[in-house]
Amino acid sequence: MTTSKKALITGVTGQDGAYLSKLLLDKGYEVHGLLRRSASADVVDSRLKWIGVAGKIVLHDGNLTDLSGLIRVLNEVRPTEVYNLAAQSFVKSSWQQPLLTGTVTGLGAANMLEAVRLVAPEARFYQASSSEMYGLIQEPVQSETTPFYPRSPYAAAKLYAHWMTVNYRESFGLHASSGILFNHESPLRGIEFVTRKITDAAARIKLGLQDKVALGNLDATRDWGHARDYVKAMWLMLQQDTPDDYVVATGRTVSVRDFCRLAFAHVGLNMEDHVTVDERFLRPAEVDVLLGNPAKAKAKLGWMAETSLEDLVAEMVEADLARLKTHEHL
Ligand code: NDP
Ligand code: GDR
Repeated sequence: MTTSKKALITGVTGQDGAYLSKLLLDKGYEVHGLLRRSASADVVDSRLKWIGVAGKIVLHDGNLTDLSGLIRVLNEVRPTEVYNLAAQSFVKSSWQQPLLTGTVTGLGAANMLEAVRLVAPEARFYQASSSEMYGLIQEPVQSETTPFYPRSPYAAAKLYAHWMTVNYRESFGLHASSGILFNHESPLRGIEFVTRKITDAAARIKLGLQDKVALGNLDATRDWGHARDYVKAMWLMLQQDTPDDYVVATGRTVSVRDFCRLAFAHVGLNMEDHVTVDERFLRPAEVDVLLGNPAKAKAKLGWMAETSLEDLVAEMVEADLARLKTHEHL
């Protein structure tokens, strides 16, 4: 792989940013990341340390809401590829902070597209679109042609960002691709998301640190894959001659309840003894079922999910057990 490849990742401190940094470094890329200022820097780059890329990537101060800063960073880096992963990504919070979510997740992507158009129009651009855009589903299995029906301020913001990506491709000829990624998880998943909340709780209960965990809607089903597999699809999209949009999914959907069963069974426990339901974790509008058809990604990118749900759950629970035993928190 050529070393002239230079990537800029927004959202580099997030789950996907960490896995993508690792993938690109392994491929010989020079990797740059956009870092928003925080008062607690040690917490901010804990994922990068965990995955072994801290100190190997170049971090640049910036915020997706600040176009002038994005222009400055693009001028400094002159990337060949831009991965726009930054977002207010927690769906539940998007009802509490709808305008912030619109500003960061929606307009932030437009800022990034505009900065690329002005400074580095030859760079290839990836937008982190989401299966949440399908929302109230119109077809039982969702593909690139399924109509969208966003059900949260987050999903509405992502839909705006998605169409802006398509628009900049069609209007200005940018090599801009959008990955419609279904849920993907890992030991680096934020603790507020349901999978990690469950695996962390199963580990804590196993170690006698707590006895119960309260969840919301146990009947929602999701098409869950591993983040390590999904960042490969992002990269593959930018290696194509022609930019396009792709669904990235496993093709299997499982309920929150069954995810719990798997996680608790991994540590020899019954979820029925430990899981309670608390209305506080329900949402004003729910996305009941998501199930993606990754046929296009398979045919055109040669991409397929490699990790089974059972292996994903086991890896997450084991990582949480290990962290709790060493008092390491993430
Ligand atoms: P995370 O929530 O783990 O990471 C979000 C990243 O965005 C963090 O690095 C965060 O920085 C950064 N960020 C937030 N606000 C700003 C801002 N104003 N300026 C600059 N950076 C900001 O998300 P994931 O890694 O899970 O997801 C990556 C992207 O993919 C997101 O856009 C998400 O919406 C989307 N997506 C995710 C899916 C999934 O299942 N994981 C599925 C489909 C789409 P900080 O560390 O400072 O908070
Ligand atoms: P999601 O992920 O909204 O699909 O968005 P999340 O893990 O938050 O919810 C998945 C489903 O689980 C149900 N649920 C709970 N969710 C949370 N967080 N906490 C609970 O206690 C709980 N109990 C039940 C939810 O109602 C929901 O149905 C993720 C994010 O990564 C987005 O950024 C991304 O775009 C989509 O996946 C695809």
